[in-house]
Amino acid sequence: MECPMSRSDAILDIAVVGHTNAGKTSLLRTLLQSREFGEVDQRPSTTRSVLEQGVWLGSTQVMSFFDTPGLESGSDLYAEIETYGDQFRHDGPAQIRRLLESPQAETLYAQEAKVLRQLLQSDAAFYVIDCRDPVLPKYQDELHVLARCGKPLLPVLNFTAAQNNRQADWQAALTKLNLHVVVAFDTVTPPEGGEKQLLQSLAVVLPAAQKILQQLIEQRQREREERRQRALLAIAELLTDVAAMRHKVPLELPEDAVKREILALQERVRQREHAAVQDLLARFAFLPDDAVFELVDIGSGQWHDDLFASDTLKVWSKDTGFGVGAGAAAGAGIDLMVGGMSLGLAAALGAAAGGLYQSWRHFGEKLRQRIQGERELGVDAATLATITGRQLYLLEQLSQRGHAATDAVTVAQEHRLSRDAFRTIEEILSPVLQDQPGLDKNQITRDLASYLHQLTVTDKAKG
Ligand SMILES: Nc1nc2c(ncn2[C@@H]2O[C@H](COP(=O)(O)OP(=O)(O)OP(=O)(O)O)[C@@H](O)[C@H]2O)c(=O)[nH]1
Ligand SMILES: [Mg+2]
Repeated sequence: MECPMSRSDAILDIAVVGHTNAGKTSLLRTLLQSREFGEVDQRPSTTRSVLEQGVWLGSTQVMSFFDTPGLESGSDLYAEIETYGDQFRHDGPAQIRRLLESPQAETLYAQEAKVLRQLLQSDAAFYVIDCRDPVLPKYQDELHVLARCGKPLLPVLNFTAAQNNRQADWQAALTKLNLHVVVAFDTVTPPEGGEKQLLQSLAVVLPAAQKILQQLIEQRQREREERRQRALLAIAELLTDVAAMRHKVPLELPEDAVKREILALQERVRQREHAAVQDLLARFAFLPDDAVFELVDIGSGQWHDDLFASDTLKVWSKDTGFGVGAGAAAGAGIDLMVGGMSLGLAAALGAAAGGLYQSWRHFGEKLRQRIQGERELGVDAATLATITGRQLYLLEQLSQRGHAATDAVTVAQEHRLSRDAFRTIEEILSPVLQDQPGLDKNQITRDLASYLHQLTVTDKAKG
């Protein structure tokens, strides 16, 4: 087996070049799926030196990306290189080498020299463009200088998600430079299949690398599918765990004590959901603070993102038809269950008129014997629907998100669960909800994951 750290000529060296602030480091963060690669900042000249990062096919390194400093003096550089024209009339790379040997390469053009040196050593380059900018002469000069390195250049139009971008102007300008293969790739919100298109376009300008690039595309696709399946399984595990969260409450326990048990159960659910969010972020290589829940107006000028804050459950579960009433009391989202039957929160708090015994009588003597004086607190349908909606929404957002994004994903108050979808989820979870003896929790989790897969694939097709 090849040593993972060994470097061979078979490794493709791809430089990422362009004007300062065009999003070169951002492009690499997204391609490498690394939130922490290099330094990204809105100020110019953030990247000061060349930074390499390898790409692997299994245990073999097949590619290296080189992030480079931004070009700033394109027009001066162009004018300087033009003076070498007589000496090296039809030899662009010789002109560039001449510049690199000159004293200015250490002074006036120190940043640019790092880029040109790297490009001369590379097999090809992505030329990143902030296509919100007009096609200014300084950019055209910059491109003419880069083209003289004699390496294939693939222009990458960044900031394509911005309104009023100048994609068409850039396409036209690039054509004049004989750059006909161009890719639109917004690094923060990359288009679906964007990475594949980028690598395929690289294969067009660099045919020798076609096989490796195709293998890389396939590996990335496999990784994406596996990650999605595992993430859905983790969500299903979360739901199964939450459905199984029970707390037995002796019949004689006073109301205050029951309230405390409810708060404790809510806290366990909250922590489990938080752990699941962290797990999902980590699976997609995002950072712990990269997701926040949208704040919900809980009245009196207060906003909250808490799962059990009044209105959170209502907003999130409204389409399932299991929402709770507005302004629900502390304890919302929790239910009292006896023998798998729900008595509701009011019963859990013992606040129902006539007390709990009324409810017991309602269920009859047989049931009363079965539960032998015990009641159980568990999560209610609204809680399960809310958690499911929030997780699926986050999964969808993270799957589409570029690692160049610097702000957090807001898990917005929308979800895709219809009443029917939630019914199916509840049905799959029913042995857990009813605490059936001998249930196979792992099988239920797998069944649920497979249903969630079906559900999200259908949703995607609809959307
Ligand atoms: N909204 C949005 N912001 C972006 C995008 N690409 C880059 N940015 C932002 O633009 C700024 C510059 O991005 P960088 O990746 O640091 O740009 P660079 O080309 O590496 O810059 P230098 O290293 O200074 O040459 C940062 O604030 C990024 O967050 C994009 O596609 N969309
Ligand atoms: Mg940079």
